[in-house]
Amino acid sequence: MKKILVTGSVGQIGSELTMLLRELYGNNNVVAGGNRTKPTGKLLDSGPFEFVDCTDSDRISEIVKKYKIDTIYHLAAILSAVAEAKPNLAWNVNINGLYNVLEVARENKCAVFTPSSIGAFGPTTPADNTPQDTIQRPNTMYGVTKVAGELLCDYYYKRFGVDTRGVRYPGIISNETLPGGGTTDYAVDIYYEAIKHKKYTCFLKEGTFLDMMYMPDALKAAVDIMEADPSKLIHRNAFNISTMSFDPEMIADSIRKHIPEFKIAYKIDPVRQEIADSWPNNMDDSAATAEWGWSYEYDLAKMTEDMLMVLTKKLK
Ligand code: AKB
Repeated sequence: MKKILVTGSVGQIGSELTMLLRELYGNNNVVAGGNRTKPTGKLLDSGPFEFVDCTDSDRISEIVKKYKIDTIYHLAAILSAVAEAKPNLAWNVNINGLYNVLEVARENKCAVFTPSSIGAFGPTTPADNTPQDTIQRPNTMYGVTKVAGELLCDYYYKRFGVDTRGVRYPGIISNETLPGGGTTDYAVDIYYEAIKHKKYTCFLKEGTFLDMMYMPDALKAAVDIMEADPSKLIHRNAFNISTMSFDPEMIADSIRKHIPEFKIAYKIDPVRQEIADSWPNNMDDSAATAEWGWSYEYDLAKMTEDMLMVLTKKLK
């Protein structure tokens, strides 16, 4: 049985991935690692929790040794909008943090999953059907750290044999833990506001198409790629994965099928708009399908139905 450490376990993806990994591999085999915030509820009660700051390599090493960890899901990261506001912090967490994790993994023979992002692409990347291998010249600090992270993970695999694997996540939509500081966060907020106030003011403009994904598919990707047969992997890190692409009008329309009076208005945030404009509209994920059988379940209509059902119960 795997022995897993999840960094960033209190975040949007980490809080749900940790629970899924505990279901699959056993509660006591999955250590939830968090930096400052101690989790509450089932995340805390269902298995071990340890404070792990990824910028502190000694601490990562201590926890890996203490629990005999063989697999690290490294999710601790600064997202795109915060990275533009605090580039220094983004570099430290996204680059130095990843470097520390890779070094500890090398010393302790751990496999590493690290997500990259659509943010690893930039304005000169083909925006439609973005190929797996293409131009990557992002113009954001987030993008710089994501491209460097992809390369660093590939390097650790080739040079030291560390079993590094990863995917390029699109915007992730979920209903457990709110995302913090991303450009795609509007696609989460819109559901909360639709239920609470039947209206939403969007910070990206109409016609801004981005790849998005519902959390269950994002979690399945993280598990499936780490379980994939390594002999079939031509790529290792940063597989494009894609399930749906929409603009704010399309998600508003899908909400109106359930809440007909729902209204969307626009107040553009120039920083996040510029970031979104530099990202692909939709990625080609055929390499992920061919090399490790990537498949998904949720399209926009199915996700909206589920989001509204879950949040209506949660918010009442
Ligand atoms: C963000 O918006 O920063 C993230 C991402 C797409 O990587 N959700």
